[in-house]
Amino acid sequence: MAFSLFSCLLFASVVTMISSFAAEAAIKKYQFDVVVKNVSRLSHPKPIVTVNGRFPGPTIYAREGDRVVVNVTNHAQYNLSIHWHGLKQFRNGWADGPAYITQCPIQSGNSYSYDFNVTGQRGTLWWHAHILWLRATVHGAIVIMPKQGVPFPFPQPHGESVLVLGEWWNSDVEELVKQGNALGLPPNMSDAHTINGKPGPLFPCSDKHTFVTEVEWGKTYLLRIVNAALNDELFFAIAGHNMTVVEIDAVYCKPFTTSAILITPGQTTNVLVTANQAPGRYFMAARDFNDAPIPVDNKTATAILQYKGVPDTVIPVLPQLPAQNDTSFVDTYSNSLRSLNTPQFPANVPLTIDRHLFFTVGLGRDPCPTCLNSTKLTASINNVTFVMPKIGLLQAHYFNINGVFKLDFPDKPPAPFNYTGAPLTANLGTSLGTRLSKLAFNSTVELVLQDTNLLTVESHPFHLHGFNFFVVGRGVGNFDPAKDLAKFNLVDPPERNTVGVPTGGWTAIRFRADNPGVWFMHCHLELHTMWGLKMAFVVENGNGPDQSILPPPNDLPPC
Ligand SMILES: *[C@@H]1O[C@H](CO)[C@@H](O)[C@H](O)[C@H]1NC(C)=O
Ligand SMILES: *[C@@H]1O[C@H](CO)[C@@H](O)[C@H](O)[C@H]1NC(C)=O
Ligand SMILES: *[C@@H]1O[C@H](CO)[C@@H](O)[C@H](O)[C@H]1NC(C)=O
Ligand SMILES: *[C@@H]1O[C@H](CO)[C@@H](O)[C@H](O)[C@H]1NC(C)=O
Ligand SMILES: *[C@@H]1O[C@H](CO)[C@@H](O)[C@H](O)[C@H]1NC(C)=O
Ligand SMILES: *[C@@H]1O[C@H](CO)[C@@H](O)[C@H](O)[C@H]1NC(C)=O
Ligand SMILES: *[C@@H]1O[C@H](CO)[C@@H](O)[C@H](O)[C@H]1NC(C)=O
Ligand SMILES: *[C@@H]1O[C@H](CO)[C@@H](O)[C@H](O)[C@H]1NC(C)=O
Ligand SMILES: *[C@@H]1O[C@H](CO)[C@@H](O)[C@H](O)[C@H]1NC(C)=O
Ligand SMILES: *[C@@H]1O[C@H](CO)[C@@H](O)[C@H](O)[C@H]1NC(C)=O
Ligand SMILES: *[C@@H]1O[C@H](CO)[C@@H](O)[C@H](O)[C@H]1NC(C)=O
Ligand SMILES: *[C@@H]1O[C@H](CO)[C@@H](O)[C@H](O)[C@H]1NC(C)=O
Ligand SMILES: [Cu+2]
Repeated sequence: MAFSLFSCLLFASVVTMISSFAAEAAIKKYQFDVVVKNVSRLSHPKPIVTVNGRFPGPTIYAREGDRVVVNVTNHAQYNLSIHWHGLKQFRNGWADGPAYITQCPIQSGNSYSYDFNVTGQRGTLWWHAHILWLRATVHGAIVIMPKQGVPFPFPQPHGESVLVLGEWWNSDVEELVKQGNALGLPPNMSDAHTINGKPGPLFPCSDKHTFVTEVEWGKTYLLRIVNAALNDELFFAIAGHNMTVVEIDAVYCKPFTTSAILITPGQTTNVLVTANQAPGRYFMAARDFNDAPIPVDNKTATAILQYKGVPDTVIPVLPQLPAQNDTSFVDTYSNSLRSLNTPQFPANVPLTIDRHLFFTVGLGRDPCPTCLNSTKLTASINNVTFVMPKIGLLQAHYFNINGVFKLDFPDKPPAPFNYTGAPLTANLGTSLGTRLSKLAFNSTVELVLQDTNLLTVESHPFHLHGFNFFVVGRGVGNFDPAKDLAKFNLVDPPERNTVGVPTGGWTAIRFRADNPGVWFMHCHLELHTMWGLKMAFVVENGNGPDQSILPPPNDLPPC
């Protein structure tokens, strides 16, 4: 009892916006101490894994062109690694971070310095643990300012604020996962959604656990929104205020105004908001989008946009979020996203394609004698459920270590079927393997990601490491080249690193494989990643040292 009383008395955080960014040196150094800390949210204090004792963790500030060195020291009981989500890591997979893909995890008591350049990117990205479900609490934002003297391609905002959307569990997340896996079922849903680590007053005992950001009437602000939730695509809106979307996944886009945004796990979105309404307190709210025939998480996280001078006693109003299954909102929103595509920020969409890939992505069921009903839920790409290796794939590739993976990932499903037709529950079962797909250096790739209804249709937010890609098309049902190719946007499609494959539909992406290395691609719903909805590309070296993987750093963690 004493604990919950204590948690209710914790102070509210009122954050003033950062309105200037000092000129700094070209090397940005950070120390990340991974430590376990007791944090209270909905109830009693609970030990969670954090960086520097903070939840969410510290924001990394850099400028385009900077070198960033983050020394991660692991004081926690879990081995872990950290991924710099969306940073392209040219020739530098050693700093990418996914455990057993580009490195072995940093063992308890050890350190590893992630050393990378921020080249040709500016905007908001984020970092997170990339092993088990630890990213639930080990994550934070990355803010990349344009080069000194280079303005934004939109009016300079008066100030800015980072909003990290997340999920909170009252129980230990790793225990939950073990429990779920033993049964072959999904672990329990989260107990709260959060904005900057705080659930907001719609949750019990959380009125003080509310993030508040202050604005001045008549001024325009940049909100840098990150979806760090594990398993939920989210709608986000601000009561009484429209937002102008100006950037997604650290790429500028053609500005457009909307009453709500959709943001999937892994994605980032920058919006401009003008404080031009009656001075007051307005809720900012985030809630799950899910149009699949599965249980929907309907919890709403809130934070407060507060006009300067308005007392804390004013009761805020809630925004009108789209209905949780509002597919047509999502279609309209997705179709509004366009690359800025100016001479300064061109959209270099590959127009001729060297390699056509067609990947079915979805859920299934595999035998599991010890599980409930003797089956467990699983997931696969082209019917391959990815099996994690015991050492890093990048090392295995770089040092030619045999027997770790095969390079025979299929370019298309083993047998075509009616992908989004009636569920084929009689025909479940997947093939298991650590199978990778080889791409020639600098080849152009078109990849169609096709959702399946083997078990159930569902939206899968796919993330590709090492590259941005262009989202040239999306649609419902089965991809049909005869009618869908002609509708591709090859002029100004959105460029990003994570894209939602529509429920019972498909998404087509294009990219140029000009970054040699081993690059993970996976659904960013941690539940599905865990079940095997993942694979990796091996991009070969080009001719010459400037087109080859860099040598590994000396402190690369051993297995
Ligand atoms: C967290 O709090 C518990 C009591 O709830 C206590 O036993 C434990 O030592 C604390 N752990 C840390 C890391 O402070
Ligand atoms: C990283 O931090 C640890 C712990 O503070 C320290 O021992 C180590 O020397 C640091 N490594 C580098 C490269 O700075
Ligand atoms: C951490 O990694 C080491 C080396 O692989 C292993 O012996 C140890 O069991 C791991 N710790 C945990 C908690 O998994
Ligand atoms: C970062 O850029 C510097 C300067 O161009 C270069 O010396 C260094 O090798 C680069 N590091 C990586 C990891 O690419
Ligand atoms: C998950 O939820 C079930 C049902 O509410 C509960 O019995 C179980 O203890 C929960 N698991 C954990 C690890 O909290
Ligand atoms: C938001 O945009 C809609 C559609 O453009 C418009 O009808 C509405 O008045 C705007 N609301 C505010 C508060 O600006
Ligand atoms: C949210 O879901 C719970 C449990 O399924 C249900 O009781 C509640 O009415 C739902 N709330 C809303 C607003 O739909
Ligand atoms: C969306 O959900 C509402 C309320 O749960 C339901 O009445 C409606 O039929 C659903 N719409 C679709 C298209 O599934
Ligand atoms: C177990 O089997 C029963 C009866 O066929 C079915 O209703 C239930 O959904 C199954 N549960 C799981 C987790 O597969
Ligand atoms: C695929 O399944 C859907 C829904 O069951 C059906 O409408 C469609 O005709 C099927 N397509 C083919 C080619 O069989
Ligand atoms: C997937 O592979 C398994 C095992 O080889 C096989 O039984 C199943 O029919 C395949 N399913 C599909 C949809 O190709
Ligand atoms: C990759 O191919 C493009 C188009 O042919 C070419 O312009 C570019 O120079 C190539 N890049 C490298 C590093 O070879
Ligand atoms: Cu998924």
